[in-house]
Amino acid sequence: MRETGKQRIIVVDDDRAMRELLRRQLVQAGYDVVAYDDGRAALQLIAGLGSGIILADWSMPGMDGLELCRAVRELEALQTLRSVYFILLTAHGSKDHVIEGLGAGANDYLTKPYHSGELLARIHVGARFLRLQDELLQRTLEYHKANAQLAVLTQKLEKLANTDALTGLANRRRLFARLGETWELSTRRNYPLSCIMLDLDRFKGINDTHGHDAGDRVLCDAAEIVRSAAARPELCARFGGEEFVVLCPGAPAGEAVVLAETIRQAVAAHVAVYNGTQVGVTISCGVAERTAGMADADALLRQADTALYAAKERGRNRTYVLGCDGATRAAECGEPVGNAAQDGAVAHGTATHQAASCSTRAASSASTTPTTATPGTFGD
Ligand code: GH3
Ligand code: MG
Ligand code: MG
Repeated sequence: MRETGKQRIIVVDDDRAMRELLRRQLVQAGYDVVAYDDGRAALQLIAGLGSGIILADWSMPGMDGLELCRAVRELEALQTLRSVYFILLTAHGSKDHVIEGLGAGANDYLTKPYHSGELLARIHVGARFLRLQDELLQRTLEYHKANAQLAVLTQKLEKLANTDALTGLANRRRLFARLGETWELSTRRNYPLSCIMLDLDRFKGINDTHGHDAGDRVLCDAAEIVRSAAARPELCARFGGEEFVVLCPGAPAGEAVVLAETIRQAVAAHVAVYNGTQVGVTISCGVAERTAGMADADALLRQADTALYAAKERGRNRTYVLGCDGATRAAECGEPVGNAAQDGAVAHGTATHQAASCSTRAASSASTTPTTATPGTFGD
């Protein structure tokens, strides 16, 4: 179809009189006609247009109608051409010729001498065919576009459904999904699986003293430290309020304790700045490892929580681990850096306190301290 709205028809016939007759009749019927005496020139034009109706004579010097038809179909197969309606108009009237012509890819076949009314009716069929094909193509494109948009939206929605809005860490929903996966692999392959549960110390005091927004800032900074320190950030989650969980697939409790201590020390050393006020916080960590007798993944979380409770009970800002015997004990990988004065929420009012970037600090701690040796079969 041309911009004028008229359907273009390419007439190809080496007989000048026939060409002119066809041109006149088709122009009169409202079509936009281009006429050639050779198949090659017609092929060049149709390749440029991408689509249209070709009305071609069979016998021509150079590229004949049949060769032209085959060449057009080859270009269509290569998707160089969109869609061509091809009518062979020839003196070859035998059934064998009709079969050969249609076999070469012609849509229709008319014998000379032709009936002008029939020719126009058949051209009309071709124009409708192309219009419907164009509509189909348009709808297919729209469908693909909508599908792509839907895929992007679904991805966004999935991310939203799995992400904690405040900290950007995985949320509880995602945590339990990951926990189920890691638990299943760990029990099936008998790999170690440890879990760290950590909780900000006396966080309520920060909210009370500095306001909820300052509390949010502290929470986000702590989350960033957790994320940066963990070997695989997708295994960190906000469990609720001011409580986080880090899953350590492939790591025995000892390795998880090292990671917990790395995080604990980085949090203790970090100072969040809110409205010019420096606010520090400490965390307590509980570590547990899956044991053969453990009923399910929830039991692992419960044991980490028990160890966390012990860390809180014994003064906070420390890591406790639940042993195979079910007894909690202080982590053996170094003394907590905190002391009584630092225990819990600490407000730093002086500007001399250096506020290093959490991610830098945590990343450097993580790089000097081996964390989880994760077998490749775990996780994504
Ligand atoms: P502990 O050392 O025993 O954990 O003491 P805590 O004060 O940290 O614990 P508690 O459970 O008494 O208080 C937790 C506080 O965390 C209370 C709640 O308002 C606050 N909190 C929970 N979620 C958010 C949050 O998204 N933003 C802020 N700013 N505060 C929160
Ligand atoms: Mg707390
Ligand atoms: Mg809590």
